[in-house]
Amino acid sequence: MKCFYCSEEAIVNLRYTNLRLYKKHFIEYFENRGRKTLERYQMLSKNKEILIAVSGGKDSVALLNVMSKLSSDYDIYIHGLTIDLGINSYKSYIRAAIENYRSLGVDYTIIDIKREYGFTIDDAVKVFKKRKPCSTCGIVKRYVINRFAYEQGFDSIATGHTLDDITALMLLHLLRGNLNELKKLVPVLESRERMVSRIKPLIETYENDIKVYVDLKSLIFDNSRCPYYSDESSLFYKKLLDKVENRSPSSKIVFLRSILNKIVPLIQTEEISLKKCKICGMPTTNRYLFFL
Ligand code: Q46
Repeated sequence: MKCFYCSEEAIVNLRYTNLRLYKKHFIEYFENRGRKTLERYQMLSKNKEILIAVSGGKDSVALLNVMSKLSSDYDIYIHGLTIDLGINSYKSYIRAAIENYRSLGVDYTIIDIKREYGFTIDDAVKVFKKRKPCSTCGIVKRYVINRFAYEQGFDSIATGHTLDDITALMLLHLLRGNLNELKKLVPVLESRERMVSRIKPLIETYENDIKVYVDLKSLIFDNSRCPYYSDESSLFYKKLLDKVENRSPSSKIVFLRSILNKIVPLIQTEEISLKKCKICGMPTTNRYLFFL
């Protein structure tokens, strides 16, 4: 099995695009896919200072590496943000993030929520027992990232959502008729009020390709599991779509683009109204941002 571009043996067979590639050409292809996604969805048209949310896992580490590679080509400034969530026995992701920032020479900030906000996720989970820990944690992370980006004047926040993440969520929300949630799965969420724009540069990138990329580049990432992790329902849909993809390669891309091009425009008419949190003034759909 020869590489499509050279005479070396291919190390991957990308069935969705019918390409067999040698190591060097796969890395180029992977980074180029990020570039094409930025261009296809015009992610950089208004965004020159980008905050990259880095959890230290493989997806965000791959995102950081791709964005770092592209930052000089597009003349953008990137800055990493990692949150110390204060989860006991779960800290290694912070070290992994810092190692990547340092090796790439990317500026970064670590926000310790205990120091900044006076509580940890461990504390919050005990108080809000009826909520799933990940739901509480998700609200905290979105708040902290948005607030930092807003106060520091970043144009947008880049997250490491992959094709597999987004298509699984699309299927879930489609089946449940959650149209407001479906609308949020677009590649670029424009900024409004105090909500900073969000971009998803890996929205057309397969998780399997990310695994190969981080492996070939010997990137350091955190593989440990948060003690609160529980299989989300989206995981079921991910596995379901894996089967579809296996049987019919490129189905995930086709599904993503069908939803974005044909369904989202039909439901895009109504804006979700945002209010100001009565305590902190940041945007929320409720009266208070946290937990109510
Ligand atoms: S850190 Fe937070 Fe994750 Fe732990 S509590 Fe859930 S969301 S699993 S990526």
